[in-house]
Amino acid sequence: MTFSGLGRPFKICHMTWTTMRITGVSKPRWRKAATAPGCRFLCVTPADPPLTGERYRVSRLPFSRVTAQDLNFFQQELPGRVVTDEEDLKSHNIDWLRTVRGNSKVLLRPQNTHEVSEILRYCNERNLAVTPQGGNTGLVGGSVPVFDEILISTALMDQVISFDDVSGALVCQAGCVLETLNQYLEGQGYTMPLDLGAKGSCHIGGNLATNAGGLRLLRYGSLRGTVLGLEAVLPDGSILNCLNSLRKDNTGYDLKQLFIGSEGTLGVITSVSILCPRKPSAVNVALLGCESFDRVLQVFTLCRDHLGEILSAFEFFDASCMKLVQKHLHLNNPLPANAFYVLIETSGSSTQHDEEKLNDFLVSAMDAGLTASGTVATDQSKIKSIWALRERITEALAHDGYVYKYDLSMPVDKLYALVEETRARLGSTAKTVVGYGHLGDGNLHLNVTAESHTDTVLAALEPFVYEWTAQHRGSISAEHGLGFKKKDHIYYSKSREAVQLMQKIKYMLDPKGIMNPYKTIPTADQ
Ligand code: FAD
Ligand code: 2HG
Ligand code: ZN
Repeated sequence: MTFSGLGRPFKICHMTWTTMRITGVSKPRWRKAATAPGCRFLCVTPADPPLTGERYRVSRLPFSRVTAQDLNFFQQELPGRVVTDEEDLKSHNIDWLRTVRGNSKVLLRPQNTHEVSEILRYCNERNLAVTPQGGNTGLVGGSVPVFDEILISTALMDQVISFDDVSGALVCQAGCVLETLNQYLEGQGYTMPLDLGAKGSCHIGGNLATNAGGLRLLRYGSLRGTVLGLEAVLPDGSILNCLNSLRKDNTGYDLKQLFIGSEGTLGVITSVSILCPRKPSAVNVALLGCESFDRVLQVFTLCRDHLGEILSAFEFFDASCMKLVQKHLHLNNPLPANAFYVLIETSGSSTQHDEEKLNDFLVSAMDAGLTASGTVATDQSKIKSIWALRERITEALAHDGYVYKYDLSMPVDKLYALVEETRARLGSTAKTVVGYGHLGDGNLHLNVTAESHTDTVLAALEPFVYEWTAQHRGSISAEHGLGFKKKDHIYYSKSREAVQLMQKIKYMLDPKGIMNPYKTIPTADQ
């Protein structure tokens, strides 16, 4: 039949392909909650989660409590930018997933590095614990306080400092929203080297603090490679300026790497320097249906052979994910029902060249019987609506119930076996068990939904999922970090010696432990 998804019609033998229907789905943006003014995020459940300290039976460490005198100091330093109203604080005390809840009484909104430095110097002297917060889209409970830690928001630190349109080096404050940065760069023919479903809310500082992976990692690599420099304020208020824009700099230890992925436990990242690639002029997206995970793997191998340097994303999701985005977000599946879906993106500089390569790949995939149906998009709105099917799975899951979330990396051929075993193990205890993720990076997102949080479901999942992952030499956190929820499981992926060294580094930089306590690494005496 004739296939018209690409610019020039071409012949595809044997297979029935459906053409894309445009649904005009926009990128996810978190709705304001009707009941919580100031909340920027999706709030689907009216009931607040229990306090973290109670649900997880954690004891508060002996930090000082905020006094009227402390508030006076903060008001003097940040006039009009000290939030103490309980209703305004609510959305900052609860995580995006609505699974953890702290009880902070104050949120500070500094505008520059000097102010962050003054806040931390004071808090350190007073032994007041703090939690840095960017867009509060983190998925491991790292971005909200566990008890009454002071919140330091980067929301007002949202200025671009410089952009070099020859080298592509962008220098900006930590509170710039990822999507806003991308729009800024696109106007100059560049793009951000990372992209994720939370782009409309997450901050670049939060992205560095979590070493976020996302949808472009296959192409542009980890943030650890694209970040050129950063500035951070240490717990004692001193400012560490590593804000280079150099591609090459082998002078001593690479200190910025300590802060990338440190989840707010070593200091507050205040500015970032990042190397941005040119915006690709030709982008194509294909959505293919596959009847088994084995076929998905074969498509991946074939895809790398055919598309090589222009391949920019290879994502997969199962039929249960598709059902969730259809049910909860009313997205349209342009294909007949399949067991698995593969989203392939190519990005390059020549439309004709890229389309030819994609055509060749698709014909080979179909000739080999690897895919039963598919659709291709080259124009922006179709590309967006195909991407929405993959990007908005997290949002659809949040509508389905309480979400148990696992973010694992392991050899790709093992990825889906864990989903199947988990499904069989949980039976009807779970509402839905889904598997999806960045297959090109060996990263599985295993998610389980249930009516509510119960110890029974949790006991069926943990330590089973972590043991399974460790047995296959995987990582129990591929890209979301450890935060509050996963920190005690670090030993499944790191040796005792490695954790001890982390604890020493933490103690050296933050002897009082005021920076984001109860998060990321177990405390030294555990
Ligand atoms: P927050 O959630 O506010 O904070 C995250 C952690 O970083 C916390 O520990 C916080 O204390 C610390 N922190 C924040 N800012 C600073 C700072 N300036 N200095 C020091 N510490 C700081 N993650 C991925 O890796 N890949 C994905 O594809 C992906 N997709 C997502 C899709 C959705 C729909 C959602 C809701 C989340 C997704 N995430 C993903 C998780 C999350 O968006 C990322 O971890 C993101 O990088 C967090 O940024 P943020 O600004 O929201 O940080
Ligand atoms: C994604 O890849 C994010 O969409 C979120 O990392 C994954 O919700 C998840 O489990
Ligand atoms: Zn992911």
